[in-house]
Amino acid sequence: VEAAIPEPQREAWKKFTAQEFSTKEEFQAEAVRHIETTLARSLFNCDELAAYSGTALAFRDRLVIEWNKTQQRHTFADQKRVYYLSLEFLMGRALDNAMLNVGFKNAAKDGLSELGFRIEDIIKQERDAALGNGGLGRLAACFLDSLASMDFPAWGYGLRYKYGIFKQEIVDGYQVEVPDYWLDFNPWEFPRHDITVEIQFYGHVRKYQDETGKNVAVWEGGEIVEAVAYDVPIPGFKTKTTNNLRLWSSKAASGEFDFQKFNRGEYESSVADQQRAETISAVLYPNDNLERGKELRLKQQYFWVAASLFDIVRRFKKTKRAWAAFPDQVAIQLNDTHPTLAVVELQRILIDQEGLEWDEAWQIVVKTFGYTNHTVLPEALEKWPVPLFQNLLPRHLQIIYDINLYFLQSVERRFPKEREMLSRVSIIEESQPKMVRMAFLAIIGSHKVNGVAELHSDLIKTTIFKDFVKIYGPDKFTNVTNGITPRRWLHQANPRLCELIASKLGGYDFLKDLTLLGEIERYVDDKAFKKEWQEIKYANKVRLARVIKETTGVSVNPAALFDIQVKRIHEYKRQQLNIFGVIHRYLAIKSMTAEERKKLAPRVSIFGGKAAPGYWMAKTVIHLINNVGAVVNNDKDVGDLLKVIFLEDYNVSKAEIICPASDLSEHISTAGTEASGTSNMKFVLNGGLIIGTCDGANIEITREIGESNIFLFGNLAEDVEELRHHHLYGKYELDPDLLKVFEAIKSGTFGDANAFSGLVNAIVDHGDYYLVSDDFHSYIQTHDLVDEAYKNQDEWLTKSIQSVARMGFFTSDRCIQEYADLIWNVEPVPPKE
Ligand code: GL2
Repeated sequence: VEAAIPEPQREAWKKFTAQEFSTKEEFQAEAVRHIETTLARSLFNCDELAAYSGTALAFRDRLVIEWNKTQQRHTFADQKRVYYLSLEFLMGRALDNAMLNVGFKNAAKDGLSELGFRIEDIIKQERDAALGNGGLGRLAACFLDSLASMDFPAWGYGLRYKYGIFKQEIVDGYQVEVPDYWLDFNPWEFPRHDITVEIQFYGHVRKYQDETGKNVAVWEGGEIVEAVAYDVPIPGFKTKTTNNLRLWSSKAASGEFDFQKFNRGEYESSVADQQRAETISAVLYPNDNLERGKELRLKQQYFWVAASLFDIVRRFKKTKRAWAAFPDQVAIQLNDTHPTLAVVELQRILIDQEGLEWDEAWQIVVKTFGYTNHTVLPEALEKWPVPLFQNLLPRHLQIIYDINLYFLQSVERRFPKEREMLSRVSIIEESQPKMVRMAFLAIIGSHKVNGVAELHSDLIKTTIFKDFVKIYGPDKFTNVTNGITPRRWLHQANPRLCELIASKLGGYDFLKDLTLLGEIERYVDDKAFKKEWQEIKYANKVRLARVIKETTGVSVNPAALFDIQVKRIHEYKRQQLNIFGVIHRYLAIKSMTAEERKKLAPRVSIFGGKAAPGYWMAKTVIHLINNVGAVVNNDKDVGDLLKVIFLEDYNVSKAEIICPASDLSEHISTAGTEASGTSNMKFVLNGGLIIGTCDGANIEITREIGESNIFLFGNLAEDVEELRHHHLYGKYELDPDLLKVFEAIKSGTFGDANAFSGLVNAIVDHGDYYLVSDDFHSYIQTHDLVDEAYKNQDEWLTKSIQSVARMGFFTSDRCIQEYADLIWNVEPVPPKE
C-alpha cells in the first residue's frame, strides 16, 4: 500500500506525522494549545470546564493517533474480527479511564496542578455518556475495555442517541425525569461525515423471474434515511491497542427529493422530513427488562443493524475473499435480541444483493452469529406484531417466513410425532395479531446461544428454550458468566485500595490478570495491612457521606454500617423487600429501651436507581423510600441508629463513588429472576460484603469467596413456581412481622397510606408474585446476623480481604477469553515491540 505513494510525498508526510505527548510539559503544551486555539479561551477566562475540555482534547489526540495505528495494524493482519452489536453502551466518563489506561494520570495531575487545577475537579466536569439503562449496557462497556486491553480486533456498533437515559430528580419524594442532552460538548467522538449508509423503510416487494429463470425479489419504494458514523476510541489498558466504537446517527437523506421540495418553496415539509429522520436516533428507550413494542424502537433496531452490516460487509468485500470465508473473517455477537434483525439482513444481502443460493447464504449467517440472552422475564422478551413488521420491513418479513418454514420442516422431519412442538417453536406466534418471536429467530440464526451466569444458563435450557435444546442438542447452548473490568471498577473507582494491593503484589499486573489478587490472602493476619484496609474503606465512606450531604442535606455517620442497594428499580429486584425491612428495623428501634438501643449497630440504608417513566409500581417504591427517610431521619429517638437515604440520579460515575463505600450491599432478587447481576461483583471487588438470594451470579460469587463470606437467605429458584401456585390456589398466611410493617404504612406513619396501597396489595391481595412475604423472615434474620458480624470488626475485615482476594474469576477479561474461545474463534493481534 505504501509503495503506491510517491517517495517525496511519503517523506514529507512522515516528517510531520502527529506525535503523542510523552512528558508532563508536552501534555501541558497540548492542553494549553487546545484551550487557547480550539476553545478560544485564555489564562484569564479558563474555568474548570475549559480546563477539562483542553485536557480531554489533548488526550483525545493521543488516543486517535493510536486508534489510527491500531486500525491499520488490524487491516494488515487481516484476521478474524469481532463485532459486538449492542443497542446500549453505558460508558460513563472517558477522561479518567483514558488517563489511567494510557498510563499518564500522574503526569497529567502534576501538569494540571501547575496550571492551577485539581485533577479530581477537572474529571468531575465531564458528563456521563449514559447510552444505556443498566447492567446490560454497562456489560457492553466493560467488554469493550477488555477487548481492547486484550488486543482483540474488535468493534462495537451502537446508536448515537442524542438523549441518553433521563436524569432523575427527586421532587417532594417523587421521581421526575429530565432529558439528558449530553452532546453539547463531547470531545470523545469523531464524526465521519464521509461514512454514511442509506437505510430503507416501508415500501413493497416486487418478485419476478429473471432471464435465467431465477426468482428475484426487489424491495422498492418507501423512505430513505441516512446513517452517519461517529467513532469513539476505546483505549486498552497497558497496550497501544485502541479499538473503535462506531455509533450511528440518523439524518435525512440528501437526495434529489428534498432539494425539489425546497426548490418548490415547501420549506416546512422539508424541515419536517428532516426532523422525522433525526427522530430515529434521538432517544434511548428508558425501559430496563421490559419491551413495549413501539414502532420507533423497531425502526431504531433496523436502522442500526442495517448500517452496521453494510459497514461490516463493505470491509469484508475489500479483502476480495469468497463469501464462504465470511464466517472465518467475521464474528458478530448479538447483545440480547435487540439486534436480531441482523440475521435477516445478512441473509437478505447475501440472497437479494449478492445472488447466493438460500442454503449457502444461511450456512454463512448461522456460522457468523452468536446470541447472548440476558433475561428470562416474559415481559422483557421481544415480540413484534406481524402487521407492523409487514409495513416497516416487508422484505424482511418474507425472509423470516422462509427461515421459519425451512426450520419447521426440519423439526417436523426429525420429530414427526410431536406436532404441538411446531407451534411452540415457531418464530411466528399464532396470536391476534400474530407476533414475531425475536428470541427464537436469534437462536435459529446463531451457532451459539449463551446465558450470563450458571443458574441463568441452566434456566434458559430448562424453561424458555427447552424445545430448542431438544432440537439442536445441548451443545448449542452454553454459559459465559458475566464479569466487570477491574480497570474502571478497582483502578479508577478505588485508587487507594488498588495502591495497597499493588504494594503487596509488586505492581499493577493484577489489573490484567485478576487471579493474581489471590496473593493478598497471605496478608489476612497482617495487622498493619488490615488497618490500612479498614482506613481505606472508612475514607471511601467519608467520600460518599460528603456526596450524601451535598445532594440530600442529610448528615450520616461514616462509622455506621453502610447498607446499599443501587440498581434499576424493579419489582423483581425487590427494593420493596429492603424498604419493608428498614421499616421493620425502625419499628423495632422505636419499641426499644434506651439500654437496648445502645447495643445496636448504627446503620445507613442507602438506595439509588431509576424507575422506567411508565412503571408506576417502581415509582411508588421510590416515593415510599423517600417518605420513610423523611420520618426516620428526623426522629430524635432514632438519631444515628438509622438513616435512610435515596441518592438521586444513580449512574456510572456515581457508582464509582458508591461501590467502594459499602460495608454491605443488597442483591435480593426473587430467586431465578436476576440473570446475573454485575454490581454484586463491583461491590465485593471493593471489599464490601453482600446480602443476597441464591440468584444469578451470587451463586458463583459464593462458590468463589466461600459461604462464610456472604449472607445468603431466601427461597431457592426451584421452589418459586410452586410457591406462586400456592399463593394463588392454596391457603397461606403472610409473615406476621411484615403485617406489622403494613400496619404502620396503613396508619399513615409515612404519609398518605393510599399512595402505597398498590405496593401492599400486590402482596396481600394479588398473590405476592415476587415472594416478598415468603422471604421476609429469612431476610430479617439474616440482617440480624449482619449486625452481629459487624460488631466483630476484625472478623469482618478478614471476610472483606478474603473476598477480594478470591474475586479473580469475575474480571470481564475472563468473559472475553471465553467468548473468543467458545463462540468467536478469534485471536488477539498484539502490537509489535
Ligand atoms: C440484564 C439482567 O437483568 C442482569 O441480571 C444482567 O446482569 C445484565 C447483563 O447480562 O443483563 N438483562 C437485561 O435485560 N438487563 C439487564 O441488566 N437490562
